[in-house]
Amino acid sequence: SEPAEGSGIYLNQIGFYVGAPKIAIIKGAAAEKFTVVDLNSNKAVFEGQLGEPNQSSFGNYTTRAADFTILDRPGSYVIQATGLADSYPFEIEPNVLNEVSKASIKGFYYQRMSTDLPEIYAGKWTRAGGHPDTAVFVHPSAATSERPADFKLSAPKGWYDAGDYNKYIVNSGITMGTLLSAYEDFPAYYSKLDLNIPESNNDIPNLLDETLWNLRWMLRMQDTDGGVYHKLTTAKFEGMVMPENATNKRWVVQKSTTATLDFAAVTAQASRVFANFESQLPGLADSCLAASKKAWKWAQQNPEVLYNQDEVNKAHDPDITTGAYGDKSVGDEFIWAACELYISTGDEAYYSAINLFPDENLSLPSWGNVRLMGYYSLARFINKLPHTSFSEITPLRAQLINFADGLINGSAAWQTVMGGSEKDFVWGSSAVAANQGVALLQTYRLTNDKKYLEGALSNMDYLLGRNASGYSFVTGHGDKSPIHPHHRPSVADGIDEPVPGLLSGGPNPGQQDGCEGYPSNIPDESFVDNDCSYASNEIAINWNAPLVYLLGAMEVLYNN
Ligand code: 9MR
Repeated sequence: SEPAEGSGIYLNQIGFYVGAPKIAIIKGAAAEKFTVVDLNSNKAVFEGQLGEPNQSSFGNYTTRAADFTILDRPGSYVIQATGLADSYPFEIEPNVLNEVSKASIKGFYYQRMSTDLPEIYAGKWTRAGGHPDTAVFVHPSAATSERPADFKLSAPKGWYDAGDYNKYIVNSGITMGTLLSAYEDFPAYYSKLDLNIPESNNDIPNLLDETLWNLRWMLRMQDTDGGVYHKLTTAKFEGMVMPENATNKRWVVQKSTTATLDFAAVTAQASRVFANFESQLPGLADSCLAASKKAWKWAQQNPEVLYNQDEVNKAHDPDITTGAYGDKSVGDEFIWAACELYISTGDEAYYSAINLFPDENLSLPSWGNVRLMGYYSLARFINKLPHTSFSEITPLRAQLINFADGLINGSAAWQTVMGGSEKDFVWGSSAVAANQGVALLQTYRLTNDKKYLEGALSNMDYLLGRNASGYSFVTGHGDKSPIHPHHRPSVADGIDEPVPGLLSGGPNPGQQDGCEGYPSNIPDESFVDNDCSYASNEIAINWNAPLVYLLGAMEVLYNN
């Protein structure tokens, strides 16, 4: 039965690791105690005292925590509390998040462009391919004498960005950086993972196989002068149809410094990752590094070419009205690209080309802010970098710790790092939760201090259901997860369940879609599972990527 309104038991709907914190949050408790019932024996195996009430930061209610951390016996359970419906069932077991970890990567397979998804890999979400992108038009904003407006560019593959059918270099950049970092941080885990994708049986980790699908596309987006087109897109968003029926003309648009530097960062990182697979992928690492250097050079010569869609549309036809990713500051992209090139080449020139450590507060990675991406990589390789710069890099450790400490006091009512501030609930708030988790994990790797690991786990629990909306935000995973994401294939495929393993954007009081049915505009409750809600219930690759990182990290770090 559904809990009464304003009450209920909220928890990670999948489950908990042995030896890890286990908390449910209870709203509207009528008694002081809660019990955990084993679903096999139907017996109460644990009785606990609820914690002190905590006021919600946003809504007019208090919650109490049910802490059952000491229950470590593997099994299937529910939580009961007087006057409330039982919680969703959950597991306690080692590797409890491995299936959803795999699904979060498989989500990228379902986003593949220019290919059929056969049933053996895609199950009931099998579909025909679309968007071959082998003869893409050069938009007048991008035309050069070498590639005039009637030039046809071949730039196939890549992932659909989100619920729409376009591909955007800026957003691909942070996505690829995050996935490649997951591999660099946890190579043993990813080397074993089988995703049941067409490349499953090759000698490359499946996560990297998946990133290759997008890397091949990205490499085609570099113009002959080294600059990189901002995006490959239709002029307007397509209708809510399957890929094969979305056949409007596609364009590459103006080059931008941000896209070019994001490209430089990704290809530099890819060059060192794929150098380990030279025999399987001969020449790829070299091509990536050459492309990266060329992009870097272009950006140095063109340091401030922003993508301003309004300006593009004033000057050229047709008007382009799809996602802009119109980042106005290039400083962070320069830092990220310089860091990756420095690490991959060992060449001090990249280190000293710009001020890598400006006196500005750190901020959480997002598509428009990638400075920390560079620092994560520096931290990862801190013991392998050329000696001369060591003393400058070392203070970075203190800065990262300081940044993580600033995150860790989150929401008292939900006992999560996520939700400490109203500012967490932006468009794509689920990725804020996931990226906070990544930042805490990077800090955990530097310090070995468990509070950072546990902070990351609290956000994992947030994403899987311990939150004010009551949803697990990963499609197909958890008892109450989005059924109607703003995702064209999920809407158009005629299958009840949405494509699985995709992270819904999450609560966003901005409600820019004007969609009806939002239950509230309270920041952490402003979510509606309706496909009209692109501002709260779309999916996107840059949101899935930190989810992948977080889930993989949990699997590694809680199973040792
Ligand atoms: O994730 C983007 C978010 O930060 C912006 O506020 C929003 C509006 O510009 O756009 C989001 O990105 C969308 C992109 O522009 C087009 N594809 C779907 C993306 C997710 O909604």
